[in-house]
Amino acid sequence: MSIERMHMISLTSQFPCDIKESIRWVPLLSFLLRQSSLSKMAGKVISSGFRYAALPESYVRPVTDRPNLSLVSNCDDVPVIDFGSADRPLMVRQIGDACRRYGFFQVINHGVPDEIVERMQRVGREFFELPVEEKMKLYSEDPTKTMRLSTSFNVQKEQVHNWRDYLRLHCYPLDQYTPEWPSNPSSFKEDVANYCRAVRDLGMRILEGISESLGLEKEVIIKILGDQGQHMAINHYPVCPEPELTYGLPGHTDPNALTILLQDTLVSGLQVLKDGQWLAVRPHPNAFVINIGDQLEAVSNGEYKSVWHRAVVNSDKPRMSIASFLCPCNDTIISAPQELIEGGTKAVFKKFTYAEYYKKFWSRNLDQKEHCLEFFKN
Ligand SMILES: O=C(O)CCC(=O)C(=O)O
Repeated sequence: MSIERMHMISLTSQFPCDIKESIRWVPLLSFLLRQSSLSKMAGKVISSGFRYAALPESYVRPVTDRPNLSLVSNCDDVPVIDFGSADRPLMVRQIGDACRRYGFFQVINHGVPDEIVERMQRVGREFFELPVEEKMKLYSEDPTKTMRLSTSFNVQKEQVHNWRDYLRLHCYPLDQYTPEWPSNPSSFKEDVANYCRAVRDLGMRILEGISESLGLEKEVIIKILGDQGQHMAINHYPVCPEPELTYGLPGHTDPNALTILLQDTLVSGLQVLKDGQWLAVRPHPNAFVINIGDQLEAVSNGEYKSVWHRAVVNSDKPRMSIASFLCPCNDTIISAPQELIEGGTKAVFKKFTYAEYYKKFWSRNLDQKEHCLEFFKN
């Protein structure tokens, strides 16, 4: 047999085996490719485990727009309202006072079991401790996605970034959204779903109290807001090398109706604007911070203010906060009830749908100084 023919035979007999071999490598190669692209993307988030020695340029705020941390005072008299109180008229008065004077308050004895809160905090921390490649599987910069890990606020629009990563989830109806939630950590879906149910129930009780505090029947506001959606942001603020140059989140108001914020009890960072002065809200143990959002300002005919607040970062410890947002149904017409615009009182805002408002809100940067509600004034 000629050498050439021998060679041919050996090639053809090897050929099927090479294909089989290559096929065996395909999953591994695509896994490696995916890992390498996830690793490249990992630089997009700041919870990658990398310890920054200096603040990257894209996070540095202009001198005129920095947190001026030395000028911030502690707010020691944040209203703390006992939701377990048997004296409902007193509680309702306290809610009204807090909403008028501050636009936010804290609730204790709120009925959300400690165990549910602790599990929520634990699983939130465990999520952000996952390897960055694992987290990046959920990364998106598209604000219309109903579940995503993202960073800063609206990376595609903003000029300066914020020192925050966040996992954003839609949470109501739970059956619709839990299937798309992370399954790592393994208890994530269960722990977060239990928390969402308990927090929604608290939110509804608070909305009843707010309705009564405006002199309305307790179900009026809930009826106006329709079948409310519920979203959650698990905010993670890693240790920041130069906290005085940037924000975790710059001053903003919330576009939704009511926000129920679970603060890190050990690390503070939330600040609210009162009478032109930024005040640091020291975390109160076992309390939720409640913010009036833009929709409640509109429904109250401007009587209650949607509070400007921001999150600052620090160079010692990472911080986590968990914000639950109750949002009117998309096609709900937002307007103050007739009872609040009687007797010569004018409607402060035009009627609008929540979908219109939300679209406007996301078309802007978070740190624009003009309140988004200004666009909807009469
Ligand atoms: O982290 C905080 O304390 C504030 C969070 C916040 O304002 C938000 O998620 O909208």
